[in-house]
Amino acid sequence: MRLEQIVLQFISLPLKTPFETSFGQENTKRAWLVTVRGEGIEGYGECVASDQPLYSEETHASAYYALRDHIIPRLAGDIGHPREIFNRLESLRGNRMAKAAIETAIWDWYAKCLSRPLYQILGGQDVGRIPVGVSIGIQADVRQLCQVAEGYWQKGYMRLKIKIRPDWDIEPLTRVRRHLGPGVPIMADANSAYTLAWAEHLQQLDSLQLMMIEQPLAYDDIIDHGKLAQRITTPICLDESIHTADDVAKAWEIGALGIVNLKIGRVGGYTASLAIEEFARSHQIPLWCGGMLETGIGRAHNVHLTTLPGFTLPGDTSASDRYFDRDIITEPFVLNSDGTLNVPEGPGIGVSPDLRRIRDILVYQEVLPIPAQPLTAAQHERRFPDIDLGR
Ligand code: OSB
Ligand code: MG
Repeated sequence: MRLEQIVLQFISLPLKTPFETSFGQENTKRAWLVTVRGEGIEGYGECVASDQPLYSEETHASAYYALRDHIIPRLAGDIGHPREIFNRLESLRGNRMAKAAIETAIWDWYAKCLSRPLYQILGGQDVGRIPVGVSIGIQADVRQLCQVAEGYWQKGYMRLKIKIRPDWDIEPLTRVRRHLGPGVPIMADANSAYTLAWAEHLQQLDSLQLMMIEQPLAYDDIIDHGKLAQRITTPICLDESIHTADDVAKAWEIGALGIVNLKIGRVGGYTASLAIEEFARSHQIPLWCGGMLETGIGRAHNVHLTTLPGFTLPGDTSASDRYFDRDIITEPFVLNSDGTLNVPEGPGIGVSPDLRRIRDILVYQEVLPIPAQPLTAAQHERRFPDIDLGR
C-alpha cells in the first residue's frame, strides 16, 4: 500500500476554561492535524507539540519543519505494515511528537484499509470502554480547587490528578483530601517544578495517601528521581523523562519509577508505545495513558491505545466536554456514569472529523505531496531566504 499525499491543518480551538500548570496558563488548544491519503482512504493524526518549548523541546514550528523536510520525504514507497514507519524514521533524532502525528495517522489509515477498528490492529482487547480520570490545573484558590475537584468526582471521573508547584502543593492537596475523604483516588503532577533539595518538603505528601506523584524533578532526569524515591513513600510516576522502552527499563532498574505515564506523542508513536506497554506488562509496572489536551482526533488515538492489557490505571483522557464547548469530531467523547469512555467501533480510530467545525477554527493549511527523496543540498539552502548562508 502507498501513501500519496499529506494534508497539514493548523487549528486554534478555544478551551472552555484556562488550564494552568507550572509552565503557565493555556486558553486555546493549537495543533497540527495530519491527514494521510492513499489507496482512496484517509487516516488522521494530531501533533501534541506546544506553542512554546516548555513541556518538551517541540513546538508547532519545529514540528512543521520536521514533518515537511524530514519525516514526510521518508514515507515514499510501499508500506506493508505501519510498524515499519518507526524504523524508517529511527535515524531522525528526537522530534517524537512530529513523528507520532504522522505515524498514528498511518496506523488509522492502515486499519481503515483493512476495515477494522484500530484497537484490534494494535493488539488491544475488546473491552468496549476504558476507565478515565481528569487532570485539574492550578486554581485561583483552595476553595475553588475543592469545588472543581468535587464536581469532576461527582461526574464519575475515576481519579483526580491535581497540578502542583512549590507555592501550590501541600495545603491544596491536604484540603482536597479532607474535602473529598479518604476513598477518592487522588494524585499530583508537578511537571518538573522541584529539585532533590525539596525532598523533605515533599515528604509532607506521604500522609495524604496519594496514588502517585508525577514527574516531580527535572524533565531529563532519572537519577535524582531514584534518590527521591528512597526518601518519600508516595510512588513516583515518570512522564517527561520517558521517551523509549529503554528509558522505562533503566528508570525501573534504578528504582526511579513505580508507575509509568505513557503519551503517544512523547514517545514518537504507536510502535514505541507498544514496546513500553509490553515492558510494563511483563514487569508488572502500573501504566496509564497520559494526555496533552488533545482534540477528539488525539483523544480517539489515546482511547484505542488504552484497550491494551498493560494499561492498569485510569488515564488522563477525559471527555470532550472537559476542555471544549464543541470538539472537532462529529461524535464527541462523552463520560459514562461509570467513569469510562466508549471505544469507537468503526474502522480505524472510529471517529470522523467535523469538517465544518474544522473550517471555522482553521488557521493555515498545506497539502504536501510525498517527495521521492529527502531534501537536496539546494533545497536546504533555499529554506532560509533571509539568512546569508555564506555563499
Ligand atoms: O503533564 O500530563 C501533563 C497537559 C499538557 C502538558 C502536560 C500535561 C498535561 C496534562 C493534561 O496533565 C492531560 C489532559 O487532560 O490531556
Ligand atoms: Mg505530566
